[in-house]
Amino acid sequence: MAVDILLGLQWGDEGKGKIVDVLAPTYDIVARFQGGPNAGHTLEFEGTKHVLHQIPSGIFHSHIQNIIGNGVVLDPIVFQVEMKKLQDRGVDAAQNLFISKKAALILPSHKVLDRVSEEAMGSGKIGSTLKGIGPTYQDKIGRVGLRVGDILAADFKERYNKLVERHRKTIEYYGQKLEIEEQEQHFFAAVDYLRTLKLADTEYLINDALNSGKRILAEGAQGSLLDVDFGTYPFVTSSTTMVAGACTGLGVAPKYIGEVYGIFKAYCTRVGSGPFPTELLNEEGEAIRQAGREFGSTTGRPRRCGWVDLPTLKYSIMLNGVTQLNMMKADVLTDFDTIKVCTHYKLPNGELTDRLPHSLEADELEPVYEELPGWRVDLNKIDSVDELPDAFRNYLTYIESHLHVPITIVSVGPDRKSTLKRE
Ligand code: 2SA
Ligand code: MG
Repeated sequence: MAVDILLGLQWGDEGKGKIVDVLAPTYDIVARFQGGPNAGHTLEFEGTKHVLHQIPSGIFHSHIQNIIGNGVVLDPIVFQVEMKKLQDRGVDAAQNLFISKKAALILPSHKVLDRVSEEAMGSGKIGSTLKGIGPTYQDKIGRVGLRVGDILAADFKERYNKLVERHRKTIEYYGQKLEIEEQEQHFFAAVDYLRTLKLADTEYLINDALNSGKRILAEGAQGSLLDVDFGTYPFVTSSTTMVAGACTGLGVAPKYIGEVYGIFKAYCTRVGSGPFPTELLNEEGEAIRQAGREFGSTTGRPRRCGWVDLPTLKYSIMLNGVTQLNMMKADVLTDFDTIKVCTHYKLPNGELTDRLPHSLEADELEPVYEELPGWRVDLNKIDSVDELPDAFRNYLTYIESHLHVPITIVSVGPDRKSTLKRE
């Protein structure tokens, strides 16, 4: 009787969607607990690629109930498009999907606010996905936001108008005008659609399921280093991306937390602004970007690429209580003779540390690397752990010896099938 949690240990895009899809068959429920349409979870099977934004990655398994929890910010317009795409692929998502009445609603004006506030920040901008995430969470915490359950109220339209008027004033303060008539039409059509679905007090659904011995997997979005408290603030997203977010974002008491799967790439990426100590601003970074097809699955933005960073991974593992590690995209590093691993940071006073200083900015630290031999074998062709080349096994055990958590799954390609389980 536990809720297992799967989350990213870096800056997002670790490959969480793929692992949820692989683990899903053994679960009864898959639930999203934070984030919203800023997420892009990619799943590949039977030769097709699927990108999910707000719908949990268990949706392709007909025996699984999928839950959009109260901690999520939901954009009804994006949601309707996502549902349509699933329907076109023959997936009857409406049957197996429950949406929390307490999930926050993203309005068209939230997206304008996101853009306007980013523009006003100039070079200090966050590099937000412009999906309205920050402004919607601001309204939630500010206690003025609208929630999914509000669409059932008779005065929903008035409450909507009242909130939009607040937004209009802020947007005018920035010297811009709010023009969203067309978007509003889409919004209200999408809200009508949302009303036909299973809107629920999902905290009861989850706790009832726990009491009847069902298996639940909570699917994190973004990554631990984008967490609003512990990430590289202010270059973070506006939600709790860590384990604690699953408790508040689903209504799960801490005593029910079971396994915590920490997903990380064999290297590291970041999209958007903010510090990234091991970033490669050279042809090696470009080689990783091309080999790993490192472009945002929501916005198409090129992702910044660099070597794996153990101090950040140790930090994420500590704060999340990770029990199993999953290494993703190891196949991307095939062409490197040498693989670098950042083991420590050198501080301005010359001291070495494997703890995160208050700031990860380049002038505050210098990454210290250990070099390991590359494996130069296309891992994508391998379908059992016994066939893995020695140099790659060495890479795995080296990382495990520093992180003190077993790497139980190694992913060597985008397809569901390219997944090796280690004992
Ligand atoms: P936001 O939109 O307010 O959450 O942006 C704040 C920061 O969080 C980063 N962020 C992400 N980083 C990686 N992947 C994300 N999802 C998409 C994907 C992103 C995309 O899967 O590829 O397509 O560009 C994601 N969502 C938010 C964002 O870059 C800001 O740094
Ligand atoms: Mg992604």
